[in-house]
Amino acid sequence: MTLKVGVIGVGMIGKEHIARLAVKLVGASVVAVADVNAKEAEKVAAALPGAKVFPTGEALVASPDVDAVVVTSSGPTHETYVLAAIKAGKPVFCEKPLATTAEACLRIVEAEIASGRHLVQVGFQRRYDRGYRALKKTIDDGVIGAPLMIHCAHRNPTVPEAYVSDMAIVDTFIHEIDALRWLIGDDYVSAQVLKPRNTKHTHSKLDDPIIVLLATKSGVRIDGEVFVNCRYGYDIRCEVVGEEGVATLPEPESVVLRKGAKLSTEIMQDWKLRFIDSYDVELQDWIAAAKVGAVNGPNAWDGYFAAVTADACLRAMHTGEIAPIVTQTRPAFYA
Ligand code: NAD
Ligand code: ISE
Repeated sequence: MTLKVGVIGVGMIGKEHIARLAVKLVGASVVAVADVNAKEAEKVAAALPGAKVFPTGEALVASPDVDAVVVTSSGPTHETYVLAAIKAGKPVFCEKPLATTAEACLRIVEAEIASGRHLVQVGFQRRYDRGYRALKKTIDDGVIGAPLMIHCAHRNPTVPEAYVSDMAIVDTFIHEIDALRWLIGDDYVSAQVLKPRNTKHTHSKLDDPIIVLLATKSGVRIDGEVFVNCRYGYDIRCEVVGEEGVATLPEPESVVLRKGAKLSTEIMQDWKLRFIDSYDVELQDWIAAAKVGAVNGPNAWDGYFAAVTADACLRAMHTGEIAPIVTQTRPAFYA
């Protein structure tokens, strides 16, 4: 059976995911699109044989022609569309963040539990990255013993002028928040944010770089650098220090060059290319799971946990204090 997917939001990542669903992946077809930018939606639909444009995301979700929904509209719109999909009993893949506040994520969690069905997956694609999976297996197999510390970095060459300080947490570090918790299977209890001297390449509304310090329930300490004007490339680093050894996230594949008296490898510039395979694996997995009414990837509870953590990081960043991370107790539904 082909999963008939409707996509809400045909911006940058919406177009990327549509291309994946329509051309690269198996088992799904894009039958519907919606966007507040109706012209763009028409343009995208014109390239998809048989796809319909819906005037609103709600109308798309309600259509009997749509089996499952992908939400790739801007963050503040996610809650409405995810709740509509749950109400309609349709599987929904929602790009990160699940919603922009912890309260909104909790409403989604409660609605999903009330529906009695596992319907929501969040777009934390790093859980599908080959390197992260290999790192997790090394940890899970006990190769480095119990994790004690994690040092990591999320560096972008540049960001647009509209990118401001809070986005370093809610748009960027949110990926580390989810990936590290999954990597070591441990929840966070507190957050602190340090602000080194700003780079000359930033602007008045963006503190760059920052260092986020997280502590977990079992006592693991994490330091995460977010540096979004690092200039030299898109660089995701992660080193887990354990009792018996140290495990490091593999570098993306790159030809090793000996030339002009130098030994070098390329550093990627574009995050879309760094995680291109993970997005493919993530959506292929979502298609298969949606067909059997399951969610294998990051779920609504993970989206909620990430939002509570991001809120604490923001509080810590604004006050300079250590912010506790306090969540509801995980419902048995997400065990
Ligand atoms: P974008 O601005 O390029 O696209 C957003 C689209 O949503 C636009 O076409 C806009 O017109 C549309 N839109 C806005 N409000 C709408 C509404 N109410 N109903 C329907 N459509 C609406 O943004 P983007 O970069 O594509 O990001 C979209 C989402 O994907 C964000 O939540 C972002 O954080 C996430 N994202 C995730 C990753 C990742 O690595 N997982 C990467 C980039 C973006
Ligand atoms: C962007 O919003 C993303 O989600 C990318 O995955 C991330 O790595 C990039 O740094 C963010 O700005």
